[in-house]
Amino acid sequence: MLVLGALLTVAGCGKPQPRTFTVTIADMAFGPAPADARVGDHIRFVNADMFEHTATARDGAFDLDLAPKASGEAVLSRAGQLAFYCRFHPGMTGVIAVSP
Ligand SMILES: [Cu+2]
Repeated sequence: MLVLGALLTVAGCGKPQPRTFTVTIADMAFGPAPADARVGDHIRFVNADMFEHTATARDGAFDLDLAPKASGEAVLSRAGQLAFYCRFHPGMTGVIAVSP
C-alpha cells in the first residue's frame, strides 16, 4: 500500500501528458482550433475535403501536405500564437493559442 501511494504521487507530479487535438479541414476551411493547447501537445490535421490542402505554419514549424481524405500530425513546440494557412488557398487560415 505504501509503495502504491508513492507511485501515484510520482505520477501526479510529472508533466502533463501530451494530448492530441484534431483540426478538421472541410469546405475549404480549417475547423475550430483547440482552446487549451499546450507545448508538447499534438495537432492532427484531417483533410475531409475533396481537394488537396496543406497545413503550413507561418513560422515554418510544420508544413503538412494533405491529399483528399489524408491526415497529418504536428507537435506544438513553443508557446504563443501559432498561425497557419494552406499554401494552395491562402484565404484558408487558422490560429492556435499555445500555452507554455
Ligand atoms: Cu487548401
